Formats: sequence, structure tokens, C-alpha cells
Amino acid sequence: MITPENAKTSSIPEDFKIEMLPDDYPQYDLSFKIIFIGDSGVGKSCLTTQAVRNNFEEFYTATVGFEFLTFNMRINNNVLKLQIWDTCGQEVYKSLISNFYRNSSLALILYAINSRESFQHAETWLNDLKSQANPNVRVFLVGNKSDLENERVITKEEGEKFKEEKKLDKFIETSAKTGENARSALLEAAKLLYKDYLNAKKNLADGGGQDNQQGDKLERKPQNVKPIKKCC
Ligand SMILES: Nc1nc2c(ncn2[C@@H]2O[C@H](COP(=O)(O)OP(=O)(O)O)[C@@H](O)[C@H]2O)c(=O)[nH]1
Ligand SMILES: [Mg+2]
Repeated sequence: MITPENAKTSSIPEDFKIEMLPDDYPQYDLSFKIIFIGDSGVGKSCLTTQAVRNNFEEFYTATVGFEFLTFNMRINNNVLKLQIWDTCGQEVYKSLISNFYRNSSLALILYAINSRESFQHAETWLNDLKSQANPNVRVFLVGNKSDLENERVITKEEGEKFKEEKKLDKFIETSAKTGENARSALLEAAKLLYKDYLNAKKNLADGGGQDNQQGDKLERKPQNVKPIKKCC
């Protein structure tokens, strides 16, 4: 549960006014689906829990299928509802995962910094995502378990290089255990999706499709932004 107390500990992006809201907040303006993908054991379940609830729970059983947590916030004057989907990495569910790719606005591809195999598989996860998701899907590469520095086999430079080569939106290292960057990864995701929404809105207001001097990213259309809606 997000409370005003634990929300204060988050590192808040500077250019937007962000306020955390409780997970049962009854209304929203924009809704986005964010998915965590990557090999089994890299820490997807722990990181989603840490990012949303600010705590670390050891998971002794693998996630079965899919689970989601809700993360609500107000950015400027809009309430965002993020649905944070935790997928399991086992092969048996890969066909089901495809369905979840389709409606997602942003994917975090996780690997563990102490597992070269999980890092090598990041490319497979990316290819799966690209083949089935919205072409404008945003992608973050996340090196988790940054607290295990003495077991590190993947350098930050390798993560950064992969992000550059694949033209991903962000590379970040996190620790679901200590909480390092866990909440801020989610806030960065929210901020980026909100920027996409604002840019798309602006493009529409400007007549749409015009050249944008600030580059390709700003010309993106909103991804699966549900229309402004108040419920209850
Ligand atoms: N040291 C450390 N262990 C972690 C971290 N994140 C997850 N783990 C451990 O890694 C194992 C797998 O985590 P889990 O979240 O279930 O992985 P998933 O299969 O990707 O969902 C568990 O034993 C966790 O306690 C982390 O950031 N640091
Ligand atoms: Mg899991």
C-alpha cells in the first residue's frame, strides 16, 4: 500500500509535480499497462513488489501465470493508473505472455547482474516483445540485483551498450532487495508515458503529423492510452 509516508522516500522526477495516491484511489484520467518480463529468477516479482509497495518479500514459489499490482499517482493535474503486470518467465507460459504484450505501453526487460545467461536472454525477450507488442511500446532495460556487487558478471557498460544498440528508452540498475532505484524505475516509466500522452495531445492540437524538431521520440503517438474516464 502506498502511503504518503513511504511515497516521500521516492526520488521524484523534477520536471513534473508528482503525488502518490493510494492503490484503491477511486478515479483516474489515464491508464497504462506496464509489464515486467525476463527470465525466471531475475527478480520480477520482488521488484514489482518493492517498486509498488516499498518492501522486499522473498518469493519461494515461482509466479504462476500473471499477477498485477496497481500503482496510482497524480502527475500535474492528471491521475494515472498504472497496471503493473508481473509475468512468469517459464517457457510454458510464453504463448500466454504474447497476449499481454499486445496492450502494454511499456515493458521492463529484466536480467540479473550476476547472471550472464539472463542478460543474453534479454535480446530474446526484446524480440518477442517487438514481434507482438504495439510498435511504439516503450522499453526499459533493467539490471536487477545490484546489491550483489561481488557476484557481478554484467558490467554497467554492457547494459548501457545494449540499450544504445537496441535504441531502448532507458537502462537502469535496481535492487529489489535494498530498494535502490526500484520506485524510481516506475516513476521514470510513468513520466515517459505521460510525456508521450502530452506530446500526442499537442500534435493533435497542432493538426497532427507535423515535423517535430525535437526528434523521433516526440512524434510517437500515445500507446494504448485509455480515454479520460472517471469511475465510481
Ligand atoms: N540479492 C537479491 N536477491 C533478489 C533480488 N531480487 C530478487 N531476488 C531474489 O531472487 C529470487 C527470485 O526472485 P523473484 O522475484 O521470485 O524472481 P522472478 O522469477 O523473476 O519473479 C528470490 O530468491 C529473491 O529473493 C535483488 O535485487 N537482490
Ligand atoms: Mg515471479
